[in-house]
Amino acid sequence: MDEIVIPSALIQSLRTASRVAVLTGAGISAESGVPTFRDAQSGLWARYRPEELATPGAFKRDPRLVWEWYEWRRNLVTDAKPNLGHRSLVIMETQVPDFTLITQNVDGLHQMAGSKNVIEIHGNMHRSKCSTEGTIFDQPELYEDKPPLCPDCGAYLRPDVVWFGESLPPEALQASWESAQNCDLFLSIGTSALVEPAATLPLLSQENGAEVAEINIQETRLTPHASYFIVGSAAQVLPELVKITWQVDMSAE
Ligand code: BV8
Repeated sequence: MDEIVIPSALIQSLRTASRVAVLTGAGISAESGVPTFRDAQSGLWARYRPEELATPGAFKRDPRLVWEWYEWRRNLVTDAKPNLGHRSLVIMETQVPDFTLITQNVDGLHQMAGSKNVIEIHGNMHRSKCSTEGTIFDQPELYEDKPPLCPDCGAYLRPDVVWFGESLPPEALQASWESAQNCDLFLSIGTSALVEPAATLPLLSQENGAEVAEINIQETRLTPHASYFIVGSAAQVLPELVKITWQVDMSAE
């Protein structure tokens, strides 16, 4: 494992911060075996790019194909466990007076790890909703049709996620903006910082005087703007950050 280098100034900022906002992307779930959006898709899905499938047009054209893609992705997560990266953020939440975790991920692994204050700005693929009325249904597996039909109106059910070209849930977006605008420190973890409006959140926090620390295995579009850039995987860097800042040893957790 390469030596993880964490600047002492970042440790000091994290130790003294009253308000910390964190934005996570697919990279934090990579070490739980959940492929990222940038990873090439495998098997039947190898011929599709996620951006082609995660759209209202794709669902309108071929609802069964899109529904089965999400079934495949849900099955990938069924066997996945939160990793040390997810679990380090649970500890961080207990140490920081005002902690907000904003996630772009729809896999539910942060909640499974025990994080409490989670804003799912792109929804959650384990929830389904009526494509016409928006009614939420929590047990999609109860329905054998692909896609299942809404028990109330008969329209197709769809995953309760935000597709490209769709607006984010207003309350989630508002809460994300508020935590970005009021934090002392913003951590961007495991995201390519390409998808808007999530990618703007760290820049918004900087406009209000926050420091931005990025944790990623490679540079991103955010890196040149970040106050700190730590190269490494979330499951390696975050436990190290927690150990140095609060002397919590994740291997004992
Ligand atoms: C909207 C849910 C208003 C579905 C997702 C302004 C400018 C430019 C474009 C736009 C803009 N405004 C709107 C757009 C269009 C679009 C957009 O941003 N397009 C991009 C591609 C340019 N945005 C939208 O459509 C949004 N809607 O703005 O509403 C509106 C309304 C009507 C008309 C127009 C606008 C909606 C966006 C939400 C889309 N839904 N997910 C699903 O999951 O199926 S986005 C989806 O892709 C994910 O949720 C995630 O957000 C994104 C992928 O990003 P990442 O999470 O970063 O994952 P990625 O694979 O890219 O990167 C992984 C990173 O991890 C890499 O950097 C890698 O190096 C790193 N990594 C890997 N392993 C590790 C690691 N890091 C640490 N440790 C490791 N082990």
